[in-house]
This record gives sequence, C-alpha cells and structure tokens, in this order.
Amino acid sequence: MKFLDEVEIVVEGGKGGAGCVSFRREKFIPCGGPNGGDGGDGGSVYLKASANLNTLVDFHFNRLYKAQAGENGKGSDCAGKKGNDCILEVPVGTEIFDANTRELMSDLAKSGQVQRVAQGGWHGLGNVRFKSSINRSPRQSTPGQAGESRRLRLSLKLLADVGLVGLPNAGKSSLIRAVSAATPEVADYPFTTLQPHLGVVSLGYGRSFVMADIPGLIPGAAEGAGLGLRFLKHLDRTRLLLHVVDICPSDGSSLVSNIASIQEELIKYSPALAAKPRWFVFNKMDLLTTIESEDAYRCLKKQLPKNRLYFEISALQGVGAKALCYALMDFLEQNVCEV
Ligand SMILES: Nc1nc2c(ncn2[C@@H]2O[C@H](COP(=O)(O)OP(=O)(O)OP(=O)(O)O)[C@@H](O)[C@H]2O)c(=O)[nH]1
Ligand SMILES: [Mg+2]
Repeated sequence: MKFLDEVEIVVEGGKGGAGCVSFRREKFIPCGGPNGGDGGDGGSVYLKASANLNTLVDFHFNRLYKAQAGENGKGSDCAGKKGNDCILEVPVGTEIFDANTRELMSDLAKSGQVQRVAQGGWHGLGNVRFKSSINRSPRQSTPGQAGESRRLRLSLKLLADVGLVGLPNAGKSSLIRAVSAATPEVADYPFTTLQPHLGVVSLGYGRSFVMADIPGLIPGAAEGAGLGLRFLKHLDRTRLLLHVVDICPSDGSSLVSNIASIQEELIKYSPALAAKPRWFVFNKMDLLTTIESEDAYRCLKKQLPKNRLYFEISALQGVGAKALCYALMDFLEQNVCEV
C-alpha cells in the first residue's frame, strides 16, 4: 500500500433545508392557518481516528468531502429530514490543521476519537413559526444556512514506542525484520527504505510494543540532503530512540564521526527529539573479524558517554536482538508516561 503522511482536503457541511410556506386547506375547515414546517439541519463532517489505517493515501484521490444537505420543510407541519453526516476515517496519530490559518484544530491520538471539522448549516424556519395574533396568515419563511466550509491539512505522525534512526545501510530494516513481522525491503544500497514501517514486537502475553523504521539520515539532511528530515516527525511520539550504527562501514568512514553526524541532524530537527532517551545499537558484530575493525570499535566504545546504554547485535543473524527487545520492553514498562 502506498504511504502518504501529508494531504490537503476541503470539507463542507451540508446546507440547511429551507422552511416551507403552506396553509391548511381542508374541506369544511375554512382559514385553517399556516402549517409550513422547518427545514432539516445540514449534516456535518467529522474525522474519526481508526486503528485499522496507517496512511492518508485514500485522501489523495478525492479532495472534496461534503455532508448531505437537509431536506426542505413541507406542508402539514412536516419538518425536513436532517442531512446525513459525513464521517471520514483517518489513521490514529493524524493532526488536523486549518490550512488557511495554520492553526492546529485537533490531534487524533486515540483510536475512536472524533472531531467535527465542518458544521452543517442551520435549518430554515417554516411559516408556522411566524404566526401571531396580528399576523394569522404569515407568508414568511427563512432559507437554510450554508454549511461551514474549510480547507484542512492532515498530517500523520505515526504512533510507535521505539524509533530507529541511523545512517543508510546501518541495518535498521534488518533489525525490525528480525524482531517483528514487518517486512521492509533490505538491500546493500543506501535509501532502500523510502517510507516508514511499523512492526509489533511481541514478547509474550500482554508484552508487546511498536517499533518504527524510517528512511536513513545523512549529514546535511537538515538542508535537504537525501530524503531530508521529513520522516523524523514520525519519531516525535516515540518514547525511546535506537541509534543503529554499522560498526564496519563499507566506505571505511569513521565510526565516531558517523555517530556525531546523526546526533547533529537530530538536534537540528528538534532538540526535544534529540533529548529523548537514546540507546546505541552496534550492528553487524559478525563482521568484526579484522584487527583494524576491532581497533576502531574498541576506540569508539572508549569515547562513548558513560551513561549511554549500548547493545551489540547482528541483525542479519538475529544475535543479540532478543536481549535488546527485552531491555526495551522493561524500559517501556517502567516509563509508562504518555508522550
Ligand atoms: N553482515 C551483516 N550484514 C548486515 C547486518 N544487518 C544488515 N546487514 C546488511 O546491511 C545492508 C543494509 O541493511 P538494511 O537493513 O537495508 O539497512 P537500513 O539501515 O534499513 O538501510 P536504509 O533503508 O537504506 O536506510 C543489507 O545488505 C543487509 O543484509 C548484520 O548484522 N550483519
Ligand atoms: Mg531500511
């Protein structure tokens, strides 16, 4: 399925039904009086968060959503029927912005949460409403009001507990494949992953968490290099980041500067994201076979901040991945605060 996390749509509430001008006309009942009913209210447009969706791609093809108009009032004191509401399902984690004012209207962060985004028009009044002692055959009625119209920007921020960051080819997708049922493509060229993937890591009954794999970052991403920083927003709601590091980079680049470059890009994107708990995951341990690579790795470990946790794994062989997942689960259970 195609992934889309930003989209603009137009929503319109239904028009209210017009009030009716009518008089009671029956055999043997002279001057029956007014009996024109009110119109029905127009339907409203609602957005509802659904846990079954994880992309906004459905909104790509149809950009205009209208609720039904209310029916006009009828004679014999019959009010018009209310227009049907239009309920649009969006993925959990969708933020709704007014595209004109850029104001955040709502953040649908919980499954089932509903937000009205365009109010239907108010109904018109029938002539029965205007009767009085001095006007016993009123010919007035009011038209229904137009429904509210809004241009919205929907922005999806996926919900995950743990987010993976790192340079391209570090092995992020290999890790999520090793520990969950997610199947992002894995290949030995940079930017294999072009869109976020979520995977549920299940460690037994009632113990599971969601991991997010996003496209790799490269130095200069803040200035637009590679895929830029646009996918980092999907890590905003995570509780912990895993910085996946390839300890035997094929281009022979320095491990220390590779780590520093990711750190810099995170800070440039958002100091709040950079301040989240972040663990190092040193991947491709199976490639640590030459003296030079061992030396470089030993040198890196000496320079790590003392309080920073790190794990050694081989995502390809699945070695160390289970221990990492149990440590993540323990951390998430001990830090249950909402993000
Ligand atoms: N030897 C070895 N190779 C690995 C390991 N983990 C990943 N690889 C290889 O490294 C390459 C890149 O792996 P990916 O999982 O696609 O890396 P990525 O970080 O998702 O890369 P992007 O999607 O491009 O950002 C693939 O050829 C993998 O087979 C590992 O533990 N050992
Ligand atoms: Mg990948």
